[in-house]
Amino acid sequence: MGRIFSGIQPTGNLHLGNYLGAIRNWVLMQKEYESFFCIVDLHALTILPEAPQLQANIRKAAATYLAAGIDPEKSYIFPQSAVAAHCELAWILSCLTPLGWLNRMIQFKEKAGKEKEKANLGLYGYPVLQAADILIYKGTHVPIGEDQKQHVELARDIAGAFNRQYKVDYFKLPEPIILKTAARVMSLRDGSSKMSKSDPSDYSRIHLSDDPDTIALKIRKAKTDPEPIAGNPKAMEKRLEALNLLGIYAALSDQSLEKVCSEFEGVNFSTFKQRLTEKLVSVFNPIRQKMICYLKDPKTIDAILEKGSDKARSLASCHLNEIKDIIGLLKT
Ligand code: AQP
Repeated sequence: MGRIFSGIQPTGNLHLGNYLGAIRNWVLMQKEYESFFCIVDLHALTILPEAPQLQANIRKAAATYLAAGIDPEKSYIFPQSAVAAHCELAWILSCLTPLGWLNRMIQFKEKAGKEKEKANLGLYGYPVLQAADILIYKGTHVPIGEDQKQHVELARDIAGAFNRQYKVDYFKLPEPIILKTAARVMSLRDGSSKMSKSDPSDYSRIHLSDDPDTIALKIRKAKTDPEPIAGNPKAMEKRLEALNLLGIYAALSDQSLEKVCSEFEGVNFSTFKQRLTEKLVSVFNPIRQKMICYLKDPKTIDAILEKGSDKARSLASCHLNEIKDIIGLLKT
């Protein structure tokens, strides 16, 4: 059985992009892999969140994982900060990572923007911590969206650098799994930027916690154009926002974009938006109801996180001791 590690930052309410790009696939994969689904709260510190907000977001992320179908009897759900070995390995790996490798990371360039000199070291070193997240469990596979491919490639490079430096074959290189079903969801306000927790506009995204009226309002306000839907995606390639809505519908109904375009050919967006709203509500409302139940019962959430943390800690500390032995540190 392979072992997967994946995670989401508790930097805000989880959204449709996190669901279609990550969580929905985890639910399927947990049947085939030993699964570590982390709430990567240490990564979230790079945006310097307020303490009470971060704490609430960690529990909300856990409630979302559970409500969306991650089974705590099959998978381990835990906050990254509960396993100190992530940071210890990150330091060891950072000593093996040339700055040139980090300078190539697109996500740092995008997130730091023009204020590169003001960006914090945590944001710059983020991919090394991400490599440690995977390697501390000797993860064999990493389910990711297209945007994370470069980071998993870096994790493989770092694992290779470790093996070469210490003349061992300790780390197997983790394989990225880029699922065809992992849809990239774009902002509802701007079809050229991805749907993101950090977008200042709430109307740019659908949260998994949105009630049916809020979903309907956000979809009504979503940017489109006055043209009817064309019969194939090629004919719509310049209509980014329109294509994004069709892509969301296709992903939620497990159909190809081609099929959705031909089904709705000639239909205008006011009609299509109603159908999309119905689809979103039918998928998200049951998840939202379960989230509400979990959030009313934080003790249950904490117990599930504790159980996941115990398992993660014991595997991670066993691996960390092996790593310490290899590199010449004393085992603890
Ligand atoms: N728009 C998206 N479409 C498809 N997949 C997405 N993911 C995120 N946004 C989309 C996938 O969700 C996983 C975890 O994401 P994350 O929250 O850890 O980091 P992120 O990609 O930076 O997500 P956000 O929402 O944009 O967060 P902020 O705004 O805090 O930076 C990943 O597998 C990602 O592919």
